[in-house]
Amino acid sequence: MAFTIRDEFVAGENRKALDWLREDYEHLGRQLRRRGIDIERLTERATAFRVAVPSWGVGTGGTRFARFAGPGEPRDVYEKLDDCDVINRLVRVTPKVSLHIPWDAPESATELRAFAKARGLLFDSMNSNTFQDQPGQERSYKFGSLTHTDPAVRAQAVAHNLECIEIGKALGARSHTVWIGDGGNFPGQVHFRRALDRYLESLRAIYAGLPGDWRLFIEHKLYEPAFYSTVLNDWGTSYTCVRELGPQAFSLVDLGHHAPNVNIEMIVARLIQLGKLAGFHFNDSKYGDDDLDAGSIKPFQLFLIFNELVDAEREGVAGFDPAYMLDQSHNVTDPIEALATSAIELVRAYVQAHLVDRAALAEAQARNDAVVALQTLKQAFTADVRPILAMARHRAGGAIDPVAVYRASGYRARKAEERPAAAGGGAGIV
Ligand code: LRH
Ligand code: MN
Repeated sequence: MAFTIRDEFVAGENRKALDWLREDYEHLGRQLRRRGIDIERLTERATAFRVAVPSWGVGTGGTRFARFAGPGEPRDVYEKLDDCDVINRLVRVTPKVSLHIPWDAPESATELRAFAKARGLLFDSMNSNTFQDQPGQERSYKFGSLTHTDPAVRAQAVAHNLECIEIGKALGARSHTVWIGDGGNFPGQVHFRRALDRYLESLRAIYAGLPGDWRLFIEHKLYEPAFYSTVLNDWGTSYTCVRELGPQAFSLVDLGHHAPNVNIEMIVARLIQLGKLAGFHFNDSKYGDDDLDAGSIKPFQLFLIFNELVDAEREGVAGFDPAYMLDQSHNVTDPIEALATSAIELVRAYVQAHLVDRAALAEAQARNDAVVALQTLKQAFTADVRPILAMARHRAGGAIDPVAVYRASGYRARKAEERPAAAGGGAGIV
């Protein structure tokens, strides 16, 4: 039986921290009560928060230069699920896993679904892959996939996406995410208008294969792997496409897929207002699509994004049902620690956004009082809500201090024994 972190072990470790947590929780409760806020409401929100983890995030990530594999790497989708299970045992907000096909293509979907269920895990959005050529693949995606000039390559890419949906149906998933790297490296290489026409033609074929209760997410990206033009490069083009496709198509926002300094929280507000926000691939970045840990570089931006989401949630905006997923690459850290702490950063931003005094903000906005408007947001962003986050984890059976409990468990060292390293480091994102 593969080693895992048992709930009793987590409870044992929590006992060492419970007294100070209760003390801090009561103190924060008194502070919030003075502002007419019931801390228990916020703790309920923290407990109910959910974000999916990417199966491809539990292995060590890399760049085009190199990938330095860590000890005890998961070698197949089952070991990836074991690691996702551990993340959820620690933070209790990540019971869903987003798979990538063919990296995670199961021999038996029924078996994989049962394996996941036994660990309290479900499957979130499926992800297709027409940005790499697989061994034995008939036609190459070197010059594109869904937008390739050769209809046979487009048909191959459409068929792959329909196959992903079939696997997803067997696993109980309810959405499919399409990201393609199609584009050009030089001026003149790609006809901008015809490429978009081909993209829409291919998406219509995928959309036609979508079960009635599924959603199709399309993911825009400014650049990489194409370095001059990318067919689906921004949210406006994405919105135009999903509106064209129909009511089951939505625009997914990967935070790293925008030029530096783009106002992503405003893009989020737009897509909410237009009823086409699919959800997110949360991560952070300093320059390009760095896939760094959520909230690690621009925590205020993450808070401002959740401020828009909570504003819509509290207003009860029609059809507002965003899917939250992490999409990160862990090149120098333990992926389990990185995904656990990143999930916590999302809950933090979500709870802080619920601390915004929306009546005061609306009044300040109405009288164009920029100072008070910003102060109202900053008051929430600077609130130390750690006792709420830890109490929510503790009450749900998770760890008060996930990284400390994880390290005390010796999980990684045990996995290094159980999972002898596969030869060769190589390069590339996974
Ligand atoms: C593209 C992307 C996409 C995934 C891939 C692993 O940059 O964000 O969401 O398919 O990363
Ligand atoms: Mn992504």
